[in-house]
Amino acid sequence: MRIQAFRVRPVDVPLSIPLITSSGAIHSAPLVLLDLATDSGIHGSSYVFAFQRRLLAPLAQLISNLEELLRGDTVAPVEISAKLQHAFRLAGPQGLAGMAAAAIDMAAWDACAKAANLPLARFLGGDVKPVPAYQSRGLGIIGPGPAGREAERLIPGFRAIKARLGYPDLETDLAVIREIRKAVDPGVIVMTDYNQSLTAPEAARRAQALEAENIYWIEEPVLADDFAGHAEVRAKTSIPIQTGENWWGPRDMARSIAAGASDFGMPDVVKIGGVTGWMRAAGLAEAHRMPISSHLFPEISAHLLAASSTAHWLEFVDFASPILRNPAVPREGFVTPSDTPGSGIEWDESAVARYLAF
Ligand code: SMN
Ligand code: MG
Repeated sequence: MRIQAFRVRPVDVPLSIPLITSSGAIHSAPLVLLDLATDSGIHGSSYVFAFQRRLLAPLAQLISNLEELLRGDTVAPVEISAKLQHAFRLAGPQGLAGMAAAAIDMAAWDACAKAANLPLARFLGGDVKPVPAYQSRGLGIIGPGPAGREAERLIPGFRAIKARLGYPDLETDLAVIREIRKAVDPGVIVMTDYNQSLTAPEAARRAQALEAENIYWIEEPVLADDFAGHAEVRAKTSIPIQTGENWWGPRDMARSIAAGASDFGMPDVVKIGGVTGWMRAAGLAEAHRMPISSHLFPEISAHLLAASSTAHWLEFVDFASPILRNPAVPREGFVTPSDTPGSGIEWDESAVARYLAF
């Protein structure tokens, strides 16, 4: 099976609930959709998140530019990944280059699993089984009262929820958590995410104050690439530290683990290097007995978690749901990977046409 052509489409999908973090707000989801046509008639599909509308056109263009490099190549994701790593060595394999490479990798794995007539989870050696999911839509920096009301509205169907913190002061962080706790059942797990907004000493101070609030993890308390800073905060609190959505490839994860930066890991399937990067990260997690959760992309992440030995939590964020024919659906706190061949990504073409960005 060889690569024939790329179809690349940029869409900008409105969010039903905006996501306001302490490091910037997201009001819509600019996504690049990729369909990889092969000579066997099978199509592999994937999407990547550009984070900002201003990155959408460059990312779409970059993915398109790679078609010429890969046309005629065997759909062998490990080979393609090595070729793209090499192609970007001098420029640097991260950022938009890393996202473009991951889009191609995910589409290639989708095509391979379809060719084997297996759901991706089973193609990777796992099973199609439910994975625990937490509610991560909304619950941004919206203040204590609104956060309590939003938690109450968003918790049905879940037994865990994540709140963004990093308000101007510790007192507001605490007030938000207390309002959320009041709004949900006592057994509900509450995760928190600082989105890289604090210094290490301030993060340690806030973490210690949160210890009385039954918090499940504290995510990215300091800059994502500050592994020493994460380790410093981790040494000063009993709350587990979570990080990983900004690991660019498994080697970043290895450096983070070596620094003792976190208790838990949460690779983002795109930034970690697609399915190829995820499976290598899952191996590292297995070797270090590190529980791993996903970041965004719930459809493909459900397959990957189902095939990962230290699978922890799936982050439920539904950015792409409006344009998918079979979006991930949480049921009683779990998301089950699709049971059709591949990753289950199929476009709702009328919605794609509606949200086409240019
Ligand atoms: C997050 C970051 C960037 C985009 C969406 C969501 C957040 C999370 O850090 O972990 O959900
Ligand atoms: Mg996060």
